[in-house]
Amino acid sequence: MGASCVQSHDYQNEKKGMMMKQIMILVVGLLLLAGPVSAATVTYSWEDGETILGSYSAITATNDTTIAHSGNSSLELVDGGASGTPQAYVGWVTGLLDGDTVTASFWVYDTTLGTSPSGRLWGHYTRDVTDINSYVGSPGVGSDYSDGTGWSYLEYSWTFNSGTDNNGWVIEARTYSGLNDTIWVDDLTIIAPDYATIYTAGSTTAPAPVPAAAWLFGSGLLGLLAIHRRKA
Ligand SMILES: [Ca+2]
Ligand SMILES: [Ca+2]
Repeated sequence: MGASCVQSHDYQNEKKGMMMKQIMILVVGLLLLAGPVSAATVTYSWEDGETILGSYSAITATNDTTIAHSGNSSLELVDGGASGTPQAYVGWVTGLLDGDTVTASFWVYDTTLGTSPSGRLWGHYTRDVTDINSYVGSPGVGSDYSDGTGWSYLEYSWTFNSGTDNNGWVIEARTYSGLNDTIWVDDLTIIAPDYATIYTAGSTTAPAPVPAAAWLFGSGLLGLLAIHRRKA
């Protein structure tokens, strides 16, 4: 440092201190912006003619235009009468972290008070993020049966547990419980953290880019701070 600098040393230090404080406030602000989990909501109502992402056991899925909760179309599911619980994969969420909440809901058309036929909202884990059929277990919890009064609303929230090999969450529409038992499903809603990827038959959401950009910006500022410190 030259002699001319020494004269204004206190002033420069004060200036540097102020700048550092401002940068720190910016960095902390950006990290807070990136930190909290904000949710993404996806809705799907089968208006595009699509059906399901996959299925288990004997079940037939058709895009139907005779009964609809909204618009002109719904998903018709017919039980094939096989053992096991026939189920249609209506949603899939990947990119989840331990403790994340996934909430799903849909409407089911069912006019029998008994369980046959009835619909139910359920779910299970997948191992492979590129294969919806890579079943790896289920916590065994979901909604009640549809109540048999026509259209009824089913909703359930699950907490994601990565376990040993859980990398995705499938949302199931289940049919109960005999050959040709038929239900209709419409107006699916899936809520998950916005960094997750949400699939329905008609669409795929990309994870929200905002938090990632904020992290990059934050780390860039931290880099600037480091250079500033080295210079000081
Ligand atoms: Ca519809
Ligand atoms: Ca019923």
